[in-house]
Amino acid sequence: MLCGGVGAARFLSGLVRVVDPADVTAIVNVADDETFHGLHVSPDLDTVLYTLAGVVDQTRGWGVRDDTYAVQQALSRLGRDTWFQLGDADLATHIHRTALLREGHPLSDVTARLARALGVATRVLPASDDRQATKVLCDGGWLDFQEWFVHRATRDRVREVRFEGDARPAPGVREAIAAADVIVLAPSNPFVSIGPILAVAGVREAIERAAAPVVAVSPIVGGEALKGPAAAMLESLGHEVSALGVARIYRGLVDVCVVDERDASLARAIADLGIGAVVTRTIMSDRAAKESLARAVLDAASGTVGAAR
Ligand code: FO1
Repeated sequence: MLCGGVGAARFLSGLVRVVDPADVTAIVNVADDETFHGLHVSPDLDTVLYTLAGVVDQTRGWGVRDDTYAVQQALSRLGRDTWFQLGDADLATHIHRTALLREGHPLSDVTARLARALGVATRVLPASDDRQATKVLCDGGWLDFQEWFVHRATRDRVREVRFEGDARPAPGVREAIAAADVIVLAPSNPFVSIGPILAVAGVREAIERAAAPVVAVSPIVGGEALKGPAAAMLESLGHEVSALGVARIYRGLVDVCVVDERDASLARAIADLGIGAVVTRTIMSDRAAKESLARAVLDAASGTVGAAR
């Protein structure tokens, strides 16, 4: 599964209840990674890890549940910028990650250690061990991803997205794609979550070559994003703000698009793109809804085995 942050993690938490968690490989976006207070923060990796470990703050979807902010308050008193909220337990993750990276361990190795320490059985792979950075072009110029996403609360219209760094896939990424029974594009932002993973050298090609059916779950329901700026980005980047707009972006890559019941009327237009459309409830409001979406995605995939892309 190709994963961004919160939406992907919620979907994964249902998936690992309907299949063996150890049979799942999450390939996670690292282009949101940023350095704060000298520490390497990997928000999407941590959102996936914390969610699968059952320690995530479910209300926000990121960070550690019931975390405290003593260090952040002390940093603020010292005059540091603290617009990116880092809880005390979360900071422990970033201190550990940064120390291991400085000792020469690649991010994939560090992530595997964190997963083990948190009791996560699912294989969680960063898309790349290399530094990859999403930049967004707004009217005032190019911004770093977290500057735009958190500090400026996504208020600027995005005119263009680019990924810096010639990122190569982390060990195991291409192999996992080639060996997969099903490849899932999570209900994540196609531009800034799935986009950077597909931009890692050879990843898109590996998916195109893979024998497995490729299923995308639309992050847009009834013309609105489940979470985050996906709808606004579709609009500002010139796409239709709908599950059909998402399907068009993934054309040539995916076999099936899973869309919400509210978007049933788009199924025919999606099918006209040569993409199967499966209509189901995609709002992950509770555990049962997450599990039933995961089952629908797997069923959608099994209905397409051998389908031509
Ligand atoms: N998102 C926010 O909107 N504000 C924050 O202060 C913030 C802090 C944060 C700390 C650790 C972490 O793992 C995630 C955090 N996020 C925060 C979420 C993060 O910026 C986004 O979820 C992703 O980068 C987009 O997928």
